[in-house]
Amino acid sequence: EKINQALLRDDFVIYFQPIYNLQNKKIIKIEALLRWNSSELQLTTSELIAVAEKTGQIIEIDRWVLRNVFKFAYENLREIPCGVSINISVQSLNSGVIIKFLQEALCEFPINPAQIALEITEHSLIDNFENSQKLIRNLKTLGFNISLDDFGTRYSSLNYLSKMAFDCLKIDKSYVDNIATFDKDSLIIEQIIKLAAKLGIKTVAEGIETEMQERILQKLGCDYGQGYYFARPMDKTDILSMVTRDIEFL
Ligand code: G
Ligand code: MN
Repeated sequence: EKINQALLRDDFVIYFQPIYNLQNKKIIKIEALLRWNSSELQLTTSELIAVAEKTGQIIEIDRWVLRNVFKFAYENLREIPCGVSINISVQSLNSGVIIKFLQEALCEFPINPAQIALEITEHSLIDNFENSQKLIRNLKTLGFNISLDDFGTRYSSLNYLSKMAFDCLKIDKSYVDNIATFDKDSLIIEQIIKLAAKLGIKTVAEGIETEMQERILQKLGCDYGQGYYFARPMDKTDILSMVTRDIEFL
């Protein structure tokens, strides 16, 4: 666990995965995903995050990611119509430090906050509904976009959709996996997409792996899609050339 501290220097890398508009197949934003290159320990990123959540180091990791993503956006995306989404841990949200971290990052790298989407998982909102509601309102006031991540994995309370001002809802891969079987799950997704549209919330399908899934989701009216079918997470250089190439053909 001590090694985690040392990691904060250079063993972390941020990868980016593009999110596409399903209508015109253009990149609309990119999701920042943490990776780590350590030869000493064989841990996947999700294992590392699980450890860091227990030790509380996740908060420092969040701060590091925020700062670095803002830096990246400041240096590369200011003139480019492409958003960036960032995953925020439950701990940083509930402790309220997230506001401070965002202000710090924005101060150092002044970008348009509307270009940044903060991805918040549903279960991080459960513990303290009122606090979460207030926090989301504050984040919105600062100008950030808010996405509800992993929708459908645990509680899927539709209650949140009307009570909190989300801009975007990310439909979990577990639903997308089953969409081509036309079972009950696909009926549920269809209704969620329709409901979100009526509430003015954009939908993103996560983990699209086949053309079939992509076609069905597009037909159901899902706005955006992300997944290996389009592209895997990639490093800064690759994502930048991909995004700029996409923009040239607008
Ligand atoms: O919880 P969140 O939705 O932020 O997780 C994103 C994770 O899902 C990343 O680690 C990313 O690499 C992974 N991922 C993205 N697209 C796909 C996909 O099409 N298939 C699979 N198996 N994993 C994916
Ligand atoms: Mn996410």
